[in-house]
Amino acid sequence: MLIARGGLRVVIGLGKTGLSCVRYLRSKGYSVAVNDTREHPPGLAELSAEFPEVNVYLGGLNAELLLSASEIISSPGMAISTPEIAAASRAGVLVVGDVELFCREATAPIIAITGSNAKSTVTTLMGLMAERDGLNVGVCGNIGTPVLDMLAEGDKDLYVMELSSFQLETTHSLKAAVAVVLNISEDHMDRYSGMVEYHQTKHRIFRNCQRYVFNRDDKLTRPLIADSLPHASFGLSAPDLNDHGVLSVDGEPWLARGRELLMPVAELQIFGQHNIANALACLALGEAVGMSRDAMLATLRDFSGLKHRCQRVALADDIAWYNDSKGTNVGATLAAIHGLGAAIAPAGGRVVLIAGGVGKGQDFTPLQTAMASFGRALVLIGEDASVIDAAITAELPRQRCASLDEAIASARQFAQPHDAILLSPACASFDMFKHYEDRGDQFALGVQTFVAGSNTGH
Ligand code: UMA
Ligand code: ADP
Repeated sequence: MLIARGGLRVVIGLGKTGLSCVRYLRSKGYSVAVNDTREHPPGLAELSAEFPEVNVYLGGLNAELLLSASEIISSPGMAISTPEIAAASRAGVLVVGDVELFCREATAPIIAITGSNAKSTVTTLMGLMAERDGLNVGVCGNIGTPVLDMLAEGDKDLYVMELSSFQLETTHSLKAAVAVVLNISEDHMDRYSGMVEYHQTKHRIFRNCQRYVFNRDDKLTRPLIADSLPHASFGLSAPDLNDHGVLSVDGEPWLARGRELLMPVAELQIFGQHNIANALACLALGEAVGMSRDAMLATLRDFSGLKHRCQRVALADDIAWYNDSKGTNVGATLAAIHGLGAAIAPAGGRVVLIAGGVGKGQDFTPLQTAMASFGRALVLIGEDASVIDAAITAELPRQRCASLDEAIASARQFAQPHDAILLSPACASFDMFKHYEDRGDQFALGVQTFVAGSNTGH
């Protein structure tokens, strides 16, 4: 029988993370209660079946319950600045997250990865590299598998952990073997007071790390910690001796470490300058934990990218259609426009951009220059269509559409041979879709139906 110990643990949120926390805490014998602001949180049926003894409080945060806790474990979707949580914290209740519980117990080295963009791409690549190198690796965190569910799988040689700023807010005991902030651009401005708070939250990843990697093309990624701590950089310029970068050999770019040539960029299947940076980040992280160079390079040669990230979903009438539904902020959409735009420009192609959704308080004006350089036309959808419309002042044909299908038809009308039609919304999806995967899947399906209809003359 499990013995309750150490007072009540209150888990806030009954999604994936909340459920994993209850499972973990009950397995350790703690008494647990759950609080969710929703009336019907997704994990309710599972919780009731697995843990009928756990009390659940729904439909709002229960200030009294939170104050009675010896520790609150808050899910990433709930900001710790929420008044009831902040009040409990002020009253001395420790507020942590699932990653904190994980870090108190896990013993294998951790590669800790954050950034505004590229987290999932780099995390996936690191996991594949580790597997190829023969390691028993646990890939977890914001990428999908809650860290405590991974811990329950048993011993690992290495963890590759994707961490969001939300998760870092409630993490205190991380001691990464190597930590990286891949890049920083505006995101989640509806949760933070501004870029300073967002930046500080991201940089929590470096606390007590044994080594760090930074992006020398993005000053905001460099931690304010002692230079004596082992570190290395990645970037698109020629690298210093212990760093990774790009060297040109007879006009052909190569991935390189110092003066050592590693692999021609042309052997990567993922395209765009941002993906070269991602590959270099992986090489630097892998080196920091002693991974074999051969395993890393072989993985880079094989990897064709993740779904919903600049993924080509159709080619018809010399026009390519790309699903970049995971482009949920301006930084990601800029990378996609530049990557695609530069690839099709030599043949005279330009980008027809489909963007819009929930803007999260972002400044969209950086899209202006990219669209002036590479854009053919702009098609706008969703709640913040008018905000983006106003921010992009370039003389471009444009259309606002009420549905994704309408946007697909409109984009095709603007496109010319050699162009790319790119869904890269720079926004969250929940005004029109369940999540970004749903938006991307609906786009891919809509495009296929549209293209098939055009081919049969309908
Ligand atoms: N919510 C409430 N009331 C509550 C608790 C949550 O309304 O009491 C809402 C949140 O505002 C959010 C939703 O419920 O809209 C889900 O929140 P959650 O904390 O329960 O999320 P989980 O299902 O546990 O999933 C979380 C991450 N989600 C978030 O951070 C919002 C998942 O990242 C992650 O894969 C999972 O833990 C495992 O670690 C998703 C994500 O969107 C992919 N992350 C953000 C991003 O990448 O930009 C940070
Ligand atoms: P994250 O997990 O941080 O959201 P993903 O790897 O899922 O990152 O990619 C999210 C979006 O960011 C995609 O639209 C992708 O094309 C874009 N992206 C990938 N790498 C970079 C990068 N280095 N800089 C900017 N955008 C990027």
